[in-house]
Amino acid sequence: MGSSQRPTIERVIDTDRFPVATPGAGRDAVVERVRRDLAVDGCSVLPGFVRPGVRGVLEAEGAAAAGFAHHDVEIVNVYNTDPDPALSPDHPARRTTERGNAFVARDRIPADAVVQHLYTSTALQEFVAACVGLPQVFELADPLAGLTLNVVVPGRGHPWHFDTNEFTVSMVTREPEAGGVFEYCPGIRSADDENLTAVTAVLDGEGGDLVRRLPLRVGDLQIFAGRYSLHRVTAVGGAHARHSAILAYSARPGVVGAVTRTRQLFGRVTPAHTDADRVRVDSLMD
Ligand SMILES: O=C(O)CCC(=O)C(=O)O
Ligand SMILES: [Fe+2]
Repeated sequence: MGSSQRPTIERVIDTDRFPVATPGAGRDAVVERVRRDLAVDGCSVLPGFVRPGVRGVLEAEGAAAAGFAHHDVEIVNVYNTDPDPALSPDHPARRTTERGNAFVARDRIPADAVVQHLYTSTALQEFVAACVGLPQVFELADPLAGLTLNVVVPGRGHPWHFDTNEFTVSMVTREPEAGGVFEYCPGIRSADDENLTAVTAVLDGEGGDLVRRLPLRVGDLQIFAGRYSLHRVTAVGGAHARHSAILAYSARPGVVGAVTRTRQLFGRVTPAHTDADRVRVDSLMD
């Protein structure tokens, strides 16, 4: 098939190497590989997932949107909780640091941008669901948080943390000149063991053997189980920011972030947030 006749998503995804849009043995093999990676260390990277000719577009579109990032330095701990003063002073939850990354909300990313095509692609959603072992994944109903561009400017990093979500799909769209390395500690905690000793060691810079460093290139697809793996982006060096697109999916439809958290992340809320808050108080987003 000539490249101009391919369906849009196949012009974006290198389906010659990763045939995710066509059911069959090729797709099954990719799913199997990701599932094995996730089972072994909670992270899978498909290098060169986006076709070489599209990577420059990805980078340029991200750079054009980065100016819309909401910059707000937050004081956080690894759990993104309010530190409980009742905990002992050396508990990792009492250790706070600055989170200096900034987010561009989905509604500031043009609808025809490559990352929007990826996020809304049924083929990609079905592939992700198969990889993470869910019958289906859903785009968030949140007009801001479903798809974001994470901007880390020089001098800043995204400090050690656990994610609330079971899994995250992401893609670097601009590599930093220096630093800005994704580091993670596979399965450092589990659903029934916080493993505070190891978490403390990593925060103290003494957990070197627990930490993996991942070279991520523009257009690599990363599927990451960040709930059990402590992770960070090290301080960015050089002249320009590191950009990554975060594609957030949920196991159920209709997920909208809570008002307070949304305001913190994006500096604003939409009617979707205020309406949702009137009907329920919980949220899977924080
Ligand atoms: O930007 C990245 O590569 C990681 C982002 C991250 O860990 C997060 O948004 O929770
Ligand atoms: Fe994270």
